[in-house]
Amino acid sequence: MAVRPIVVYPDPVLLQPCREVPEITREIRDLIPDMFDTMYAAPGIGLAANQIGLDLRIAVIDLSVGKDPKDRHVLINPVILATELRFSEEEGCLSVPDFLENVTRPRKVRVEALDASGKKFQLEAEGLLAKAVCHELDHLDGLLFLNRLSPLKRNRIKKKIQKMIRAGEWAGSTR
Ligand code: GNR
Ligand code: NI
Repeated sequence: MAVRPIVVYPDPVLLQPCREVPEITREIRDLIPDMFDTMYAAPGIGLAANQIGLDLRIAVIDLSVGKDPKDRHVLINPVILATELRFSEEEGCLSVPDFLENVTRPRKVRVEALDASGKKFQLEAEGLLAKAVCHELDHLDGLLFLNRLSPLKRNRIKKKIQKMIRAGEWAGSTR
């Protein structure tokens, strides 16, 4: 178990789709506790594998941030089967630290994925959990919440980040 460094925008690993996990090997199983450790340490409610620099379709989610083992979700090769309604609420990302914006997401989502033991399961999520599922699945497709904003807002934030990078004030790539 180990906390790994979190990769931040504009690292290319965050901006390209991740590869499917072909087989749940020992390596993959060992990686999942590290993903939870890293997420809890941040702290965050979700983490995608590319946020620790790994080009793999794996996400973990725990709205309780470690307080309730029942809230732990491991999603390997997740696919969205259905979405319902939409809502907009403030959203942030560990890879775009200190920016919070309203993002419109499905209120309900049904997702199919493999769990840590390779078993297929479905998760029916609502509200914040649905938001987290969609946020993490976006990461696996190389998308950030910035991609869900209006071009005007997105460009304003990107310019601010570029300015912070030049001033040495951005989290910087920790890889
Ligand atoms: O910790 C996180 N909080 C959060 C809040 C609203 C919507 C999405 C999220 S996910 C984020 C952690 C993260 O960046 N996961 O990729
Ligand atoms: Ni994120």
